[in-house]
Amino acid sequence: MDQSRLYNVRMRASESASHENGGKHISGGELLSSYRDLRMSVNTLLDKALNHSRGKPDFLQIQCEIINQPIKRLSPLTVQTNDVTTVEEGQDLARYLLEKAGVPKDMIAKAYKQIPEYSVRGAILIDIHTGERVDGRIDKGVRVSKMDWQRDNFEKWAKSKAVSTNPRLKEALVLATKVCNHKSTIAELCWSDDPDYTTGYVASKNIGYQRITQLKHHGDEKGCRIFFVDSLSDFNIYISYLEEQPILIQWEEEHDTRVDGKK
Ligand code: WAQ
Ligand code: MG
Repeated sequence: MDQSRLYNVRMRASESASHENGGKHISGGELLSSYRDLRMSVNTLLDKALNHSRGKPDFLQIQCEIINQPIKRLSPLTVQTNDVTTVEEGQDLARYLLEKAGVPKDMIAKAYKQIPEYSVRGAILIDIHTGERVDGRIDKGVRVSKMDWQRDNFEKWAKSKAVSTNPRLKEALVLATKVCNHKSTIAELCWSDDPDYTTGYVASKNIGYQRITQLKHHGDEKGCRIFFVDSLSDFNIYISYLEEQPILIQWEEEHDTRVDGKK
């Protein structure tokens, strides 16, 4: 057994019925694990599914799968926290940041009109030229997978940046770093579907990971995750990058002086 090989471990949980049979999405999660840590990794995702503010699962699936492709390492996006006092202020800032990242203003407005219609367990892809949804995955959306950040390195990073070792921040920053690393991603907009978590973010290669402390009201179970994409000439390659390309986030202090994160 090669101890350096990693497994992709994925969890999804829903209420009433499985997702494909119309159940309500409760929780999902993905991480990379060595064979030795597999039991602990499965337990981490099991705990996440069983103790969720969206409810108790009636359907729960955890899957482990060896990774055969080479793993790519990426530096985390730079992180900034924007404190706002109201949801309205937070949402205005999110729209401003999306525009700064390169999404045309009218397309941001068009995307926002569609947000109330969505209820998916993955992400929605929106074309920045038409403002139309392009993923075609009606109820499912696109689920980004095969990514993680090893604990020691994450904790070292968090200490150096004086941010808390919040697992949500870790998961979201891993995902945003992977997604924004692809040249077709112009920006990401996200807030949680967990009723007690109001902080969300806008992320892109040029503005980094911009946390916004209020993007929805406490108690609201509607989440949002949109990837604004440009020129998806090869849609299948983009989707396969999101779902299949293994990524480990790796922070090196000496690479940190470059503000744009480029090496
Ligand atoms: N791939 C694609 N979409 C996903 C994934 C994934 N791996 N995981 C979650 N989503 C989608 C899905 O539609 C969820 O309903 C929605 O995103 C929200 O997911 O403090 O916790 O895991 O800096 O509830 C952001 C701020 C927190 C963290 C986001 O999202 C911080 C969060 P959640
Ligand atoms: Mg959630």
